[in-house]
Amino acid sequence: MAHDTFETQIHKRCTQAKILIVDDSPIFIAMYESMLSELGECYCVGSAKEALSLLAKHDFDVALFDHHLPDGTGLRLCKMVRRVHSSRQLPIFIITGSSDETLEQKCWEVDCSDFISKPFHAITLKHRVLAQLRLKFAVDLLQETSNQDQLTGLHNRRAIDDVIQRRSLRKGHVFSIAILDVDFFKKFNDEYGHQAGDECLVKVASIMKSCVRGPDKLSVRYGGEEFLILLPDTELKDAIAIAERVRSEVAKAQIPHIKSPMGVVTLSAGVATYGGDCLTWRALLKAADECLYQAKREGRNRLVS
Ligand code: GH3
Ligand code: MG
Ligand code: MG
Ligand code: MG
Repeated sequence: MAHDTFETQIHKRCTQAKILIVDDSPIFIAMYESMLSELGECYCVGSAKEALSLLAKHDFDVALFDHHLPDGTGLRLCKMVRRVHSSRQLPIFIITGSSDETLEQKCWEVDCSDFISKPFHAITLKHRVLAQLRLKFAVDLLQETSNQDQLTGLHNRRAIDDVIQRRSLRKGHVFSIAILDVDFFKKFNDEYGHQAGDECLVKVASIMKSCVRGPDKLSVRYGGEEFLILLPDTELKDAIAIAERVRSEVAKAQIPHIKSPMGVVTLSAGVATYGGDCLTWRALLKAADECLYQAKREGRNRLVS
């Protein structure tokens, strides 16, 4: 599978950006829309209040605030957005007819991304917005790829830290994990070659993706042929059902493996849940790992919890 280069992906995103325009003048709105039409879709509103309500509903890629608004200023709006959304991720432009240096100074102080005084040329606005979009999308892409396993497209170990930080294990929390490991994979590589081995891992990962759904449930390539499924808010019995489904679907896929007693590629799985003796992340991992090794000892292609 050929992947788009970074540059191509950034370029593509720069034609599909979600742009927020906040200005009380319909004439200016129409002008900005036509200047920026090549960069994506414009959402236009005439007041700070409407802007805040749209910002709560959508993830924008860039925002343009006129300074003089009927219910406040672009400066104040920028300050509020930076506070609420806390991140530097959204590029914010403040546009004004004033050439007051003090105002410009204040706009930089509230962390606007760019400041433009009217009048300006159409290409000036377009290229300055484009520069901010390129930067934002480059950061987005780096963030996405740094949490992703390159071979399978699953999450990698780095992504686990994000989940653990967001969903720290606490008393009363329900949190389960499953570790799944391909059986006799060394023999698979020896028999069919490393490239076939890679393809096998991609298939297993795609089965896993189809079995593990939901925004917080995370499928991770944990090591070479070892996978981890993070299951927040999932009781042990539901975690077992999910991992068992992955195990049985992989067996059903009938990927030939003549050096395995099963004749096809299979997985062994260990499942553990937070609570009892497992009160830390390490203890939880260790418990699931011990279950996995029991599954291996008992003959593989099975799940132990
Ligand atoms: P068990 O049933 O006990 O799990 O045996 P196993 O052979 O699967 O386990 P072992 O840990 O002995 O070997 C794992 C093999 O997985 C060895 C390594 O070459 C292979 N492997 C690890 N990462 C990759 C990869 O990215 N691609 C391929 N093709 N092979 C990999
Ligand atoms: Mg105005
Ligand atoms: Mg293995
Ligand atoms: Mg292994």
